[in-house]
Amino acid sequence: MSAPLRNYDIAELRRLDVAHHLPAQQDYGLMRDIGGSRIIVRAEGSTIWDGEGHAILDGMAGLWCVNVGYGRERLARAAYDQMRELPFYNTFFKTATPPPVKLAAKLSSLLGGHFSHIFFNSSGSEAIDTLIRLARYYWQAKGQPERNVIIARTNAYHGSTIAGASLGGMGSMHAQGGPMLPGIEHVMQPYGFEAMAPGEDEDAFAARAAQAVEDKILEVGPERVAAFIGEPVQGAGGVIIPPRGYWTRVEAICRRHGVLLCCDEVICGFGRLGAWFGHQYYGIQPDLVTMAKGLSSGYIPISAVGVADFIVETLRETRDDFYHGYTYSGHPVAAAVALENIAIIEEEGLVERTRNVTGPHLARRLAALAQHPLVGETRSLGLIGAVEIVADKATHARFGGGGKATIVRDICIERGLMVRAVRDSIVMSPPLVITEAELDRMVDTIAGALDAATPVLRAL
Ligand code: PXG
Repeated sequence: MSAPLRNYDIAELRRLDVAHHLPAQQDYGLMRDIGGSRIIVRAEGSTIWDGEGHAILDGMAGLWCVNVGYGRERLARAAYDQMRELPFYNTFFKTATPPPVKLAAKLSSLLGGHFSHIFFNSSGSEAIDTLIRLARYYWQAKGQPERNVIIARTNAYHGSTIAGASLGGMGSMHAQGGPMLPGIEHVMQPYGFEAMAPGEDEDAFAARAAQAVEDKILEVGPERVAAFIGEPVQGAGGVIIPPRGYWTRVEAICRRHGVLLCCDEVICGFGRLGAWFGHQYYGIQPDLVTMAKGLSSGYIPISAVGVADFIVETLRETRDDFYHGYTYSGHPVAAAVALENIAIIEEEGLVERTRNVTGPHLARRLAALAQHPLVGETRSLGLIGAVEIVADKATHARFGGGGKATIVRDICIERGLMVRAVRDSIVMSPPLVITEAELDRMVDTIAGALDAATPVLRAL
């Protein structure tokens, strides 16, 4: 353990949690009824501990973010040193501080291609707001202000601000607190397991899903479409790994119609797919990319937008301010931690390890799990994966109308494994430092939870 253990009064914390705290994305009636949140008190490597002393293998890396694992003294030191030297200064007044300047250069070299420039924010949602404003302002600056429609996909997750929720394709989010932002359109997600037609092969499905993007561009009118955005692999939408050829087709479509191609790398970035960025894995060249989460491994909030050189050139030519930025854009402490985090990923070869060792190991173990009677499909890429739960392997029929993966997830948590339930699938995204033995335990626990849930699910 790198930090001394503290004693918490967990019962009191849970009481205060119900009395005063509104945690993210919860049913607050339920939280009151169950007596508050599970309090997580410490973590090390790929394991978290709750206040009752239960050790839980973190198959979600926090929230798809703790790529270098928990307990990294170096990251604490980087924050401490920077706070002592200069805890804050802004980037608004023709001023900057050393860490964000160095981090921008580092990210630019990792991104390669035409990404010489980086804009900083604190969260993935803020990065998405920046991306929307940049894409629209770019076209305005080019004298085409009517090019302001952005196309995204069903079940995409692009954050929780009004812009992020609007751009995302989550019906449950759109249903609350509207109206959503205008000028956003959604097309089908490339969700093969659910959407592939009988007899349709992977190539035909890739062509159909990409064609949906082109159809929408033509329907809206190419002269009105500013950008298309997608997560290289959809995360919160259920770990949707697109069929081979999808992304290169989408790239060609965007080029054909002069539409900016944007990748939301908030989950896929920093090694998750076994490449530094998801778009590099798929061999495409986006014009704008967002990143967060693995940028600091979640140790401190920071996000970034990579901006293509031709966009920066256009902004430069306007000779006007881009009236956008946050107090914490380029926060020196956050940037110092991100730099150290990237150094750890590089020194420990975590991207290569994910590509060559742990990713293939997870894929092999999940492939074996696909034999389970309740499993319709397993899929993974690098260290992100999903298990589709079905009532009938042949027809892919779901249990009791769908959305029953929470039953399996709860058994996993009871048995010491943290995973997420998305509709009818169990999804996972462990720290990139996870060992092969821990991956075995993760898959074995899911298998055991599926067995244990079988009578409950069959009774639905
Ligand atoms: N884009 C993507 C692809 C994300 O996954 C965001 C943007 C927004 O990032 P911030 O930092 O504003 O949260 C995300 C965040 C879930 C879940 O239920 C996923 C996210 C956040 C919260 C919950 O899996 N992803």
